[in-house]
Amino acid sequence: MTDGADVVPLEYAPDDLVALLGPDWSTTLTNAFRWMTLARVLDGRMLALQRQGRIGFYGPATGQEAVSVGAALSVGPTDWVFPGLREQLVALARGHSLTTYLHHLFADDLDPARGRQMPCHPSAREVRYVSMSSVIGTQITQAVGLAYGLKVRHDPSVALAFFGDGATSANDFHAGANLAAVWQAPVVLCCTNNQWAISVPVDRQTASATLAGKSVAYGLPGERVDGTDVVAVTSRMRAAVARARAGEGPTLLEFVVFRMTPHSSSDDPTRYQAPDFLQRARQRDPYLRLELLLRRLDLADDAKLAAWREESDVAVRAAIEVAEHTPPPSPDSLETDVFAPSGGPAPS
Ligand SMILES: Cc1ncc(C[n+]2csc(CCOP(=O)(O)OP(=O)(O)O)c2C)c(N)n1
Ligand SMILES: [Mg+2]
Repeated sequence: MTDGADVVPLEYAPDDLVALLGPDWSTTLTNAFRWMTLARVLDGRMLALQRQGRIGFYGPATGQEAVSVGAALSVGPTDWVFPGLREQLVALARGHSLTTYLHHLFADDLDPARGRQMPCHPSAREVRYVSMSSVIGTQITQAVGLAYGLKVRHDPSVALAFFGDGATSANDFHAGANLAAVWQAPVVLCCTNNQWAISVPVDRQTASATLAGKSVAYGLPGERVDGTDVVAVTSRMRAAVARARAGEGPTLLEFVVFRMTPHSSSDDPTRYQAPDFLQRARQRDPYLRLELLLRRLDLADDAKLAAWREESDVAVRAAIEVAEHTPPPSPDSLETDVFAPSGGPAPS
């Protein structure tokens, strides 16, 4: 918890919040905070488990949680999510089981991917959270293709594609943004600019003043959003989703955030990052900014914050306990889910 000394506060009054988030704004913000608490607890525990050799790999999302939770609070149950490395909170906040996610991280017999996917690359069919490829940018063209299919079928669902600043240098970003606009596909291109592609800073990635500005060349609306402000994220995400659903085409949203952790459990940023980056990041920590807002609006106090923290600690501990005691996939499962039975039903 913060004493608030250095954190840049979110300056919203109740009237602003009604206008930006609707009449349920207090429930929305409280839910957002509880999900962000879960994400913080998860990141801390999973990085520790990886260091202890209990899970293989982890990609933390500390500093980026407002983007994921804002997205989860902006879509409906039939919408599709094509994530990058750090959007697991979107799946969890849309109803994916925490225990199933832990089964995936432990790559055990109840992992939906049965240990065949890289850890921290979950898929969650029931919430339309599509398995991610580690190959940067591929999810962008997949999301656009699926969105075009939705349009052809007159299905009112939309797709969200998440990718990083580094992914805007990949060919798939060009192909995806270009065809999204040409086809007027119902997709929101969500670029989480955490200012780093592993060790490469964003100013060595592009000469563009902003990543949102790239939308001009492709002919779609683009907007730069403070990704550490959950209110801004949610309201801009909802507007872009509504545009897509209304048949008004794609939007590129650039969410500016700070990557507050190593790139992954395999990285050491002290070798390339100046220490003042983390100092600046802490001032715009999305979790602490929301905590301050909730306190100011009398939606949270020390006791509530401690209870929410405890609720997440208990849930994460219980899920680890179950997953760690589940056996690895049996050798018999080697071909399960790999081949469609000939003449069998098509996957839904
Ligand atoms: C096509 C491709 N090139 C390089 C890599 C190695 N790689 C893995 S993550 C990463 C950086 C991605 O940065 P960004 O898109 O900004 O996402 P972030 O990790 O910051 O969320 C790179 C270069 C890869 N996985 N795929
Ligand atoms: Mg990045």
